[in-house]
Amino acid sequence: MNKQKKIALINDLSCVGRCSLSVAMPIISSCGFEAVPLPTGILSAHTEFDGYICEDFTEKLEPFAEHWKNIGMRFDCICTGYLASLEQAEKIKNFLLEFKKSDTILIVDPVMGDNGKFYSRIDDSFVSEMKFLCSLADVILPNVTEAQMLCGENCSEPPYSHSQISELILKLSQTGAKYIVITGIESESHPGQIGCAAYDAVKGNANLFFAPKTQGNFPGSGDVFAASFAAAYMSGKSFTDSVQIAMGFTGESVAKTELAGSEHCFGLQFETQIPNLIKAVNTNANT
Ligand code: PXL
Repeated sequence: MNKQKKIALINDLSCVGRCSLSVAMPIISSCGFEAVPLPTGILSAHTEFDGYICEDFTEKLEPFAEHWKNIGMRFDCICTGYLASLEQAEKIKNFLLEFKKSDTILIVDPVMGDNGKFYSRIDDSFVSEMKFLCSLADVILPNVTEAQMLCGENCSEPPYSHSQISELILKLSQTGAKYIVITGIESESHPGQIGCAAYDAVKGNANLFFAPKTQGNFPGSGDVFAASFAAAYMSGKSFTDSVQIAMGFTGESVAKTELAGSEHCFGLQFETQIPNLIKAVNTNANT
């Protein structure tokens, strides 16, 4: 009998706006894993809504971890996302020292910004902390803005050339992460499309995947991508297959959101696409 895998989700709970834990928990759970949230903060809505309220959980991270240690929690996978304060990085390092065993997969989404700008509450001082978390990770999933921030580059406007993307991957591979995915790439070579670059530093393989782009910004799409990637990868899919499954699921969720005419700030309408994700992570075809 296979024991159910436990996945720790270190991220914020934005009550309105479908991002972070609000998307990671249902996606991870519905794919058959036990989702264990460690909230970095609880917000009335994500930070792109004016007037949001944030209850910062910095002081709760260590007591929660201590309790989990006392009750013998172990994790097959740890996913990190948005930090509500700079001080949380140090506490997460200690959490990883305790809970990242030799067979625990660490997936780091270095959530800092998008479209060339930092998110609210995040600034330059987070970059070196995120870089450190990336150096411990098996998989990192920055968007283009975050990749440029991690590489110490000025954020530039799309479209990006092949050599710009290759250079980012090369620099990111120096963080020490085994697998790198840069999401949200608009490339000169694929007008009207959006995609990601997937680099396997173990094999030295890089792949670019593209799909038609729906116009506009979709907050929370990076979180849907990260959670569906984690679900696929922890289901035993290869790195490359997991990237393609996450792209498919995120793309379908964007299309559904657009079709429904929902306001983008409320996040992706991913819920009705979950049966497709469950099917994709459970099919046997593997490349
Ligand atoms: O989706 C990224 C994200 C996560 N968490 C919070 C955010 C955002 C983006 O705005 O505000 C709180």
